[in-house]
Amino acid sequence: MTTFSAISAQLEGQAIEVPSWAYGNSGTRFKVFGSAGTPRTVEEKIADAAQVNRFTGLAPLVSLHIPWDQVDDFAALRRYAEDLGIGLGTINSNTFQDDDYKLGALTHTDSRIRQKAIDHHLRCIDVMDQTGSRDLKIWLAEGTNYPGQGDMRGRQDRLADSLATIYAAIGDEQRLVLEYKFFEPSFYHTDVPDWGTSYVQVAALGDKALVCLDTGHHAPGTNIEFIVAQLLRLGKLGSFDFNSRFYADDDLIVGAADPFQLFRIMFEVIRGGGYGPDSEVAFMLDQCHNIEKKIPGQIRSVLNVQEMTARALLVDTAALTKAQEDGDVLGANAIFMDAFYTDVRADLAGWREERGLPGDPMAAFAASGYQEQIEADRVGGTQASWN
Ligand code: AFD
Ligand code: MN
Repeated sequence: MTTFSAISAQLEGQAIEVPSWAYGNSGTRFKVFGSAGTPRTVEEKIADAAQVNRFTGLAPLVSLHIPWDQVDDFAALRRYAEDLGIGLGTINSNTFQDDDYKLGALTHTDSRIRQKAIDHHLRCIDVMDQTGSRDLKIWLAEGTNYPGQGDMRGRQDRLADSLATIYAAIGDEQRLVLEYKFFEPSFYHTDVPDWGTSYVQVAALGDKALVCLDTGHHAPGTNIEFIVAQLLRLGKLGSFDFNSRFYADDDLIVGAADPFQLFRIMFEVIRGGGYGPDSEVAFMLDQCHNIEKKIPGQIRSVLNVQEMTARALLVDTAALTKAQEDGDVLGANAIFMDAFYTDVRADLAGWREERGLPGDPMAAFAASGYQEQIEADRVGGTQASWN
């Protein structure tokens, strides 16, 4: 089996984007729980996000959500983030919280509402021009709750037309990533429910349009790593939204529910050329820590990705390929599992310390006093949430 020292250089430069909304209050549709120290401003969210990168070196970008993170001067916000050692990443649009969009936005039968949703995305592109962001991420909460409610085919046609208008405004160095989700908030059909629909829609747009794969957006039992392999083979895997689930779109800490699945996903990412300095694939968290403290929840998440990446890099691919070609079923599986079963935590701790990072980022953050400080300082104001 490959040794940690043989793969440690490949861990350099791993970057996992953190979402601004993970630092605000969140919860389920039944209750949003507030917690002490929660940011009141976009700047405070960015300050918290910067802690994840400070203790792990894994999170150099924070993703914004518009209008949740709307400010008067995005160029100034970019400088604020850069002064804290991080940058502004993916810009997430939001056509799921305006009353006009109750029956659809980019798919709506009313051209006035479609135009309103398109204009929102054009404003997001303006933000990208100021923040230096590469990706415009579109997740559409569009669909229907009852058979007959909407013309599913007509909605696809209107979606294609709306996306084409948005895509035409994307800059040469920018991309559009279209995220799919199998259900919620619609329950009978969702207009972008699966990777195939996202693929068909982005393939019609052009090279700067790709698929965003949210690991929590699949029916139970879906082989997500197969989708990863397929989209990489098609050259259309734009980004990940990492999280984990037990039942639906739980948005839990990635790897917490099923570390083996995260390992298998990272193996296919590596096998398919989606990992490393030459890869254009964006790795982002999309999680909402609604009962645990937020910053350590994010630190735990990026460490889980790093750990499963290291284990996936340990797979002896030469021996695996030979076993596969020989039809050695148990031998091939054993080679695969050997890497997964390898505990790399001590090796990773040493690797971090060699680079001036704390060997145990969770313990280092807990000892830093940052959490206590923000809980003492952030009194008053309106805590950030999903708005
Ligand atoms: C919700 C959606 C989707 C999206 C995220 C940010 O389910 O995952 O990426 O909000 O807009 O979690
Ligand atoms: Mn997502």
